[in-house]
Amino acid sequence: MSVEKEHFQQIQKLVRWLTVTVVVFLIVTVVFVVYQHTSDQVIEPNFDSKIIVDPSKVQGAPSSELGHRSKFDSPKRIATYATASRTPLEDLQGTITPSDLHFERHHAGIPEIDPAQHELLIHGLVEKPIRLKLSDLKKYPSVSRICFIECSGNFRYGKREMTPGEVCGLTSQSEWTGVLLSTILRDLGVKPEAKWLLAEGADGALMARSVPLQEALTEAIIAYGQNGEAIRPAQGYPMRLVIPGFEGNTQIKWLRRIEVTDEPVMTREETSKYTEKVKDGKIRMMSFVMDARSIVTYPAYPKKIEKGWQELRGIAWSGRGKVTKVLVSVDNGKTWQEAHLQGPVLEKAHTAFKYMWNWDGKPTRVLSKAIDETGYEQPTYNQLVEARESRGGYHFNPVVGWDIEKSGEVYLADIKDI
Ligand SMILES: Nc1nc2c(c(=O)[nH]1)N[C@H]1C(S)=C(S)[C@@H](COP(=O)(O)O)O[C@H]1N2
Ligand SMILES: [Mo]
Repeated sequence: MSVEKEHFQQIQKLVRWLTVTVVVFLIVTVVFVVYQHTSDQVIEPNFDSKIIVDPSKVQGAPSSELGHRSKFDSPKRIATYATASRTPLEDLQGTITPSDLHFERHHAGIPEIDPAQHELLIHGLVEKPIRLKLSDLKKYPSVSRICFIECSGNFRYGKREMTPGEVCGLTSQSEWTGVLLSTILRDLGVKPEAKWLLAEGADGALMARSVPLQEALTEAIIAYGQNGEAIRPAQGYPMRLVIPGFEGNTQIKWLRRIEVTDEPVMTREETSKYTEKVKDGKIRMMSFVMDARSIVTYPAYPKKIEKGWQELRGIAWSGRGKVTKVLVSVDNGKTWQEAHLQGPVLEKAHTAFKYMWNWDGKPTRVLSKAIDETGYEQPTYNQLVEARESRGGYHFNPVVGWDIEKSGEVYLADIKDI
């Protein structure tokens, strides 16, 4: 064999080897890459944390005509009856109730009213009776006012497993927009003998209530707006009466008639209904104003807390004016401390209160008590029972509280031993 031939064969061998090596390398690489892409192995950085989905790296949802809540947040009304639902007070932030969580109370369901077909008649002891459509109402100078509406039957108790909303969720707060009744009545001219008015709804219940004119002329609003939009159907679309501080049933929804009168009409809703027992077998009627009240909404059932600092939170309100003080006890009523009121404190409005508390892990009872600008102090259940000779009913606003167990579980305290 010549030297050249030998040399040539060696080169051939080398080339074969090189080819085989390259092919094997390529196959291994391809298999590795395919494996990397097809296996569900988690690719992690070198430290022991998960890869967090980073929303700043992805295009989000497009804009839309109507907003909605995060799918991770879904507060709901407590709707146990067909004729009432309660606001989940424990799920709210601040003091305004989102309109779709405003409590509902209707005696014959929610009517569907086309504003083009709806009229409000104002007549009786006025110089110029009038029929107003929604569009006519909107021509008057408007006002907006933040206040609560509370049903006078706003108290439930009887078991430990009850949430704040279940105990007293028949109260909600909105910014109401509309026309002061006084503005319209000034325009129509009220006759000197006028002392009362009757408000009537357009629903199947024909809910009607008498209200003293003097009170109605100070603050009552014929409202068409709620929290920046039209009143919701459940709240009285297209118009309702709002009388800040008065019991809910005077605040006639789907308002269709106001009659100015010289005396109360004595409707069913103010004689056989919506009256309450007081001492000596007497019955109290026309108890319009909602008394001061408060409730701790955190910690509350069904939450569980841990030892250490807690921001105790709640709301307090009074139909007589501003809440001036909320007293909080974290030792079963032995001592009381003043909670911080979140300003601005508005008249006849839910007011948020807070109190920083370092829970030592021992079982205890948490209570709150509201005091308003007239000096009225929220009573205990036992005081109410004694004054009313009844264990519940309308205008029942006792101090309520929560028992914190060693485990951190929270339960509604037995009302009878507060
Ligand atoms: N027309 C009419 N108005 C009504 C009622 C009703 O059944 N019909 N219920 C009253 C009662 S008892 C209450 S507590 C409040 C409740 O108001 P809301 O449903 O907007 O919370 O509306 C009042 N106005
Ligand atoms: Mo009510």
